[in-house]
Amino acid sequence: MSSNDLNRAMFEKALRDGASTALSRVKTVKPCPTGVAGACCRMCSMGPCRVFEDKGPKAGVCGATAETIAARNFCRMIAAGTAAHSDHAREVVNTFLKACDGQAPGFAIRDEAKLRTVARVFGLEWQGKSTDELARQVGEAAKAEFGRQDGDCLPANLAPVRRREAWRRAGVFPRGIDREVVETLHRTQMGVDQDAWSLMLQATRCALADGWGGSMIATALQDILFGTPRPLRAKVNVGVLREDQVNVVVHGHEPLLPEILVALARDPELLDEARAAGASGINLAGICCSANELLMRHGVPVAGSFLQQELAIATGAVDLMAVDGQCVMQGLAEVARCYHMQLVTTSSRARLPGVEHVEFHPETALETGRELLRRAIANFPRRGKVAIPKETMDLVAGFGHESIEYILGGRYRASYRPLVDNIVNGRIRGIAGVVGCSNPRAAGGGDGHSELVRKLIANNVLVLATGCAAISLARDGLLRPEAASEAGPGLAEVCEAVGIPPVLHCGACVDNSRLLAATSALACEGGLGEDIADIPVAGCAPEWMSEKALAIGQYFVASGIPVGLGVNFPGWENKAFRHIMTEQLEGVTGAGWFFEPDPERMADRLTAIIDARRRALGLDRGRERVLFDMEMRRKLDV
Ligand code: BF8
Ligand code: SF4
Repeated sequence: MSSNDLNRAMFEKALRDGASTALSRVKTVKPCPTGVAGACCRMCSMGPCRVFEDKGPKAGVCGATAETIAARNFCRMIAAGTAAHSDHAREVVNTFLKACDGQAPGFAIRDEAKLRTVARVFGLEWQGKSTDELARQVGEAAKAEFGRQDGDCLPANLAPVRRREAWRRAGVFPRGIDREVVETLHRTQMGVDQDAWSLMLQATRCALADGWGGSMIATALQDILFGTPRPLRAKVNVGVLREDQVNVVVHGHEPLLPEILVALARDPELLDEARAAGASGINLAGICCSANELLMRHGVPVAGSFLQQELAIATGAVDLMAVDGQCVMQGLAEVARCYHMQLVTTSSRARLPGVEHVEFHPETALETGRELLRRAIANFPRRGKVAIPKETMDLVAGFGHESIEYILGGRYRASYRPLVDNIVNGRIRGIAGVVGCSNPRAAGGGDGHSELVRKLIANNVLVLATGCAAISLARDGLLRPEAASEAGPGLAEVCEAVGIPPVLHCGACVDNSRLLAATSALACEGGLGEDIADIPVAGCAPEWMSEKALAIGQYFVASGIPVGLGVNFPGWENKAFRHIMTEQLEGVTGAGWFFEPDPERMADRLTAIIDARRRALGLDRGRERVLFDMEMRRKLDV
């Protein structure tokens, strides 16, 4: 059964059981055309004002133009996305520091090599220091990035020299993470910064503080605490739920409590309790980015993406779903009431009306984890009728800057050189990042990623995927090495030689920082120009729904990677705003935004960008790397 058919079947079952889901509500809630146009300003109570470029009043009561209003709205969405990723990072830093001080039982420094790498980013010497001492210094340095009042965001120095120079020239080098969010909110208030371009430069600086700051810190410290991902096999789709086991599903974004659950799901005492309740074991699975985090590091099965959160419950097989924050639908509460299951919120920042709250704190995470698993075990005998679709799919995940370098180069010569060589010789045409959400309003109805990606890999474009896009692609089998058979001959040859799929799962949405690290390393390797803006790379969020996706897109654009949005592009109809988001941004960052709701045409646009960059590098005709002999060298010297 195709993913869309499966979603529909589950959605119909939920309806029969008396629960509405996003797939039913999307039919009754019409999108607001003024909102889609980015034309509504509600920044003050002289409004809200609706201002379009070509119809009705030319300005709001205060005189704000359609262009300013569109820019202001877009900037606020970027600030919100940045806040989400970075507040997640702050929670990780807090837990990290408590782990260093022995105040967070269950958490420990697990990846010392990554700890030393990250120490260097913060300019810390590691020789002669104990692991705990170094970790504490790294944690303190990371914490300081949020409230930094002076100077640059330090992790942004990981970007290639040329990129940093471009940021300096444009005045967008990021500073303190919280400062950038605050300043964006300040500037977008009524009566402050009313120049759309000036606003967009601030939003760029804010997004850079997300990608190279908050998100980079979240990924790095999570890797130190839980391990840097390595390729591993796992399973995806709602069929990973088990009728005979206690099913515990984690959903949300912060992997802190979920990591504790991974350990406790193997605890002999709890397993005995599960068996005493009639279950054969405890099955932990994930939804959304919590799933991606556990998948990347432990191969924990993925029950579904954003769009399947309610549908997973509709199987009747989920004993407990623990949600923290971000992308958690309020509708879950209604679906949960229709089934015999426990829905629990765990983050101090996020509650759902009518839903029980069991709060995560690093100090008591083990007790909280045990409590959640015991609630799930107690639920098992109370389950009603269970209907789990059989569908599951194999996948390989666990890719990132370190593992790509290692796989391509080997332990003693880890290097991006083979990837550069294969891009130069044309076997790999370029790289596309396919990221973001699954959205029932998207052209593919929430599952259009595969159509787009099949075309990309057939065009020999290597795909790096994150977030719900990666889950959606995994469900369709594109994250298996066997998917190389659908790739063009060049890409297929590389995939088969190295043993990788043509689509590499690089993690959760905060892990788009891994894409920044990988493209930065690729630029620094030499041979493809000197900057990320030179590399044949492009990105897209074809089914974006969250403000976080706009922050990600903006930091990719600011880092020199053109980005396409599907679904809709708030403000795109406004010519002046569109000019800013395309040509004007490209003028300072080397990359702009584009809008393309059709998946196939999105693949064509990405390929065209990649080809244009190949031409600029003189790579438009594939060439083998020539190894020079003495004779040829002598000729060169003359
Ligand atoms: O941060 S891809 S629906 S889960 S926002 Fe949300 Fe979108 Fe999924 Fe992860 Ni990202
Ligand atoms: Fe209207 Fe200006 Fe107030 Fe916005 S800030 S609501 S455009 S008066």
